[in-house]
Amino acid sequence: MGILNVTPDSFSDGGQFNHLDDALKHALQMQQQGADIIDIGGESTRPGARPVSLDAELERVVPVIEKIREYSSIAISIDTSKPQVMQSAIEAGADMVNDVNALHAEGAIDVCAKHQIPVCLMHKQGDTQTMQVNPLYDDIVSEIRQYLVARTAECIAAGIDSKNIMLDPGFGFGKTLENNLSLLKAMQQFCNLGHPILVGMSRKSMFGALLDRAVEDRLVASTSAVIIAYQRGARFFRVHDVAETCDALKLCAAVEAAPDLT
Ligand code: 7PM
Repeated sequence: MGILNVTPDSFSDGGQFNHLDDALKHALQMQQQGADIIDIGGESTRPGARPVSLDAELERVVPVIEKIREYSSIAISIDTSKPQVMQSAIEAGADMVNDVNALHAEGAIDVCAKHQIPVCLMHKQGDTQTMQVNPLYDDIVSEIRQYLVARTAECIAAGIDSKNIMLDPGFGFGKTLENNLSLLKAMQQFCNLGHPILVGMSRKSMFGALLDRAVEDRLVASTSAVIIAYQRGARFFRVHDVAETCDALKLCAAVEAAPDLT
């Protein structure tokens, strides 16, 4: 899953056309590099981000989805917590919903149930403004596991097909470095829940904290983390660096396919 940022900055320079062309180019490039899904986000869900109005978010993401749909049939994921954005994005051609708020907004489950499309339910502790201030867990793995199990049951009870649910422990969302490392180490305990696991660690501050690396120097750590998660059972990887991640995953697949010799 390649990350396509639709930031407000890209609006302020050359206007809608440049912005749309850039987004399209980036999406097609990630597809060519091996991405199976393009995740489009209007940034309202980002930790510390100021809330974006409904109209602003719609204006940012809908034209981009329509544009990509003109040129590609790649799966499109809409990264939003707003049911109205989910609805409009689906009408514009989005195929799945990635909600860091796990469909908690009023009406969000209903939109996804009505359209019977895949959803990613992510765990976070606290709200995005304050969650990194003092994250606190007794047993992070069992708490997040229990949360995801309960949320899955609620979504199924409200009409979402079990087969359409993927789960995400939510790296960096109300987690210390130590918390994130424990989650990565325990990935197998999320992968036995009967739903595909999606992880998003790409360039995150956990690597800054561990390695003292700036955001643009976290490629090796990010890709290595994907491999660790893959070997523990995760199968969807939300990343900025699609080509490098695909190389690493192809190596994993080739090793698995190699003959066993004694
Ligand atoms: C600032 C801080 C900007 C963090 C952006 C981020 C995830 C996600 C994000 C994730 C799923 C980022 C994050 N992270 N969706 N959206 N899982 N499912 O690094 O871990 O892109 S936003």
